[in-house]
Amino acid sequence: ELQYPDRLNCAAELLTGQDPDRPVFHTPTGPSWTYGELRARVDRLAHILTEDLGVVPGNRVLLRGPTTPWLAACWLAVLKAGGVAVTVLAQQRPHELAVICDIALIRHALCDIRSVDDLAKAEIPGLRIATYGGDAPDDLLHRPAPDTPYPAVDTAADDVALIAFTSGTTGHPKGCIHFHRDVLAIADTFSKHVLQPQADDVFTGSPPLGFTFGLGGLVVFPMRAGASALLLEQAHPKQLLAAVAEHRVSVVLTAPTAYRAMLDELDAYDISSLRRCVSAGENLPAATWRAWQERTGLRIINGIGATELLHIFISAADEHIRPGTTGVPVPGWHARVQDAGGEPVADGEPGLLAVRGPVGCRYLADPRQHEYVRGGWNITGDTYVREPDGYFRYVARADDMIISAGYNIAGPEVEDALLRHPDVVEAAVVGRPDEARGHVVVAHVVLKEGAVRDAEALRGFVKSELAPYKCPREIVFLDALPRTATGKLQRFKLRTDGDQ
Ligand code: 3SK
Repeated sequence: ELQYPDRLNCAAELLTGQDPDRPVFHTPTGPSWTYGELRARVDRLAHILTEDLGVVPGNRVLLRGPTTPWLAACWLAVLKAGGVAVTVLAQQRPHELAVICDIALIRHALCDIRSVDDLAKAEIPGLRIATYGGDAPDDLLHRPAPDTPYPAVDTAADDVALIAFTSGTTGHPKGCIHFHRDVLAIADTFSKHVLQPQADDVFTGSPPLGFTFGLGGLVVFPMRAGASALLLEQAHPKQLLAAVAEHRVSVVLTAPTAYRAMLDELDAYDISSLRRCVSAGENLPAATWRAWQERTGLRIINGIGATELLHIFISAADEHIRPGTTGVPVPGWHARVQDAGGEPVADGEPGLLAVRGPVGCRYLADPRQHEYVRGGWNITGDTYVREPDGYFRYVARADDMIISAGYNIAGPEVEDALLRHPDVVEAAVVGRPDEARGHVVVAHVVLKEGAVRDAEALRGFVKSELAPYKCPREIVFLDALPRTATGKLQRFKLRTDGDQ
């Protein structure tokens, strides 16, 4: 069990005790920041927040901008000043920003000058926007402020530190409330026990700080370990590989599709500095895991996390990895598979994944709370199988099972088979209503550049890999799959025209 003092300010905790001369953040172009510099800049910002902008403990502060050290510093300053950080994604449009500010009652925003247009356009009543990174005299970074240490606000361990918004894969935003102790708990569970970072590790990755996958992996985990992170504003697969090669990155965090895309580019980069690769955000197909291991010798650490639970709660590393499974509950977490009534199902049988641990789901003013938390368990919305020795194997999102002529077909299993074909880059499988069979399997496929769109050949390939009833009736070729701003597949968009 994790034990934290009753009074705890997680930002102060993350900023205390590290060697001030060690690096904490790097960027591809600018100079690195040391822990000492970060501390001083956070303290200046916290002075400005409280003494100039009028932020008081408990105020919710919207943060918006590309992934930079200044965004991380603003996040730490808000928390150190007792505020509540609401970090949004750069891709979010005025309407979405207005909805978030409305749900979370936000009156203050700190915004990178490059991301301010959409926020200004949202015309949010009463919102005071302060920008950083520009030339104006009232830019946050130019305002006069004391150069003295800022005494952290004496928050309780279970005071709210952040509200993370998720629209899941269906589009209706929900704010997830997380406490100061939760921020440390994700570092003291998944990071400490599975990732096991060292002080000389250099982290990088693609998830933005507005997605808790990125916040944990690029700020909280490295800082808790006294390590450093390379923050990338652009982190497409080639940029990730170039960054790893140039900055001798040792820990990379990204999504399964990025690992797959990086496979095609590997020859051009020296990635020998990598020792840890983390995949989350979506299920990692076994085909991708194997291909990555064959080409790099590295065993990807797969994990399932959720904004509701802040970070990863099932995973495995090193010799404990079993390809094709997500892993086992991270120390401190418990997981089981249950039926719709909340009764555990037998090992080997599919059911709903239920987890509980040091972080729980607390939606802000949203009745869906009662769907997510049932009987003390968090119901993630994923269908899983628990193997007899305790490994958890992903089957599908609970609403992504396809029932065709009485057979239960898990879309991801068919996707995994398609991904074993050398021409397939991405695949998404959904069910389409059918009078005779209830539903039929339809695959949406993105091919490698230049590959021939031969649906019959692909169907033949799947038939050689899986039982024929799982073979897609139809294959639709696309240039890209629809995804959320955090990279999650939006299956509902593939289910138009009557698809399930
Ligand atoms: O939503 C997710 O998939 C996720 C994965 C890892 C860590 C955090 C999150 C929210």
